[in-house]
Amino acid sequence: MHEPTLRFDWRLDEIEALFALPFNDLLFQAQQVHRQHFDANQVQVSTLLSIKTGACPEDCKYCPQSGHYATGLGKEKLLEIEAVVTQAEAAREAGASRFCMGAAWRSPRERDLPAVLEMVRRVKALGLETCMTLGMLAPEQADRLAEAGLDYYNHNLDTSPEYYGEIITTRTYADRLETLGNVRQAGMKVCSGGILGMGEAPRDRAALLQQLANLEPHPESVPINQLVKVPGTPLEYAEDLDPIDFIRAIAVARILMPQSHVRLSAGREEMDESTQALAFLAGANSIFYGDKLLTTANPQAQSDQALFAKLGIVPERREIEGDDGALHAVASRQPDTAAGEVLYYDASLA
Ligand code: SAM
Ligand code: DTB
Ligand code: SF4
Repeated sequence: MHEPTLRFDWRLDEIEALFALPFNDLLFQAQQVHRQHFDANQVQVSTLLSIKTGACPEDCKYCPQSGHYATGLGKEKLLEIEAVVTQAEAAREAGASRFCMGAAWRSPRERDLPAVLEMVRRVKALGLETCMTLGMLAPEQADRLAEAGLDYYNHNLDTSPEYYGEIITTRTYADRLETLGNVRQAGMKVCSGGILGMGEAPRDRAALLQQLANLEPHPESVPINQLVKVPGTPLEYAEDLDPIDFIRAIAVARILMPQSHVRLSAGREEMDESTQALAFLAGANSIFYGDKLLTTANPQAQSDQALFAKLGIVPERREIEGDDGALHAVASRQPDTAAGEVLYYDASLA
């Protein structure tokens, strides 16, 4: 099959037309696109750690960590570097290939950056891919994170430009796009997506995906979160999103951004196995693995292992440049293979 040309000029009506397809036709198209670019039975596995929890000055209505809402979360200090390394080792042992560190900041403070940069270096030295989400970044901060070896920076657009003001008032959509530009300019990979189920209209879901798909290049990683309704947040009583609408959004994201990893992110704890299986069929090929997201629950590792086994899914291998300059598949564990080749077989997930 010939390589389809990537597009960065999607119109809203085209995206809405994809959403309006009969469900089976949409999933068939998404699965076809998926198979042109990925092994359909491999899912990338990331683990999250909150390195600084609570008392965030921003007012994101979905977020348990905003200091504007009484959610029972206290203000914690930035974790010690050693504590982060210990957690990263545990994630690696459990089979994660990427370690994502999140902080409840509007943007990183100068005095916290040296510790954060050291976390990147130390986690990377474990052979894990590194990702951080620390809020808005100035160009110079992005450059320093990139120099320290940060592979991915996560910064979500969250929703459509039109609905955004209903959800966050303390920073703008343009601020978010600017940070994404700074991350890209610094040479890091971009992880950007959004949250569904915040009371947005179907049009907003299409418009969010339009914004993401018209970033050139596309974000390498696109997390699609289902709102986790946390008591005390203004969205505590948001209406449930129909699972079929959620799956449609995954499928459309897959079609619009064929080469990106689409992550079935927050909200899996509230999803049954069939919905998750449909998400993989629709082209999702990444998850957060481990029993906690940042502050809320994620499925237990054992139930994810069971789900993967049931579906015949294996954790995605990743490739890193070896000392010889060649790309090698790599594992988070099991290095007992022939030198220079390898490697990844993760007994805990396979
Ligand atoms: N403070 C940084 C920021 O906002 O960029 C980084 C941490 S923040 C918690 C990272 C992302 O988590 C948010 O952009 C949002 O998309 C997601 N998130 C937060 N609370 C959520 C919830 N209750 N349900 C689903 N996703 C959520
Ligand atoms: C993303 O899109 N989802 C993750 C990650 N990026 C940082 C965060 C989900 C947070 C869910 C609520 C919580 O656990 O606090
Ligand atoms: Fe703060 Fe990020 Fe939560 Fe918004 S999403 S309140 S910026 S931690």
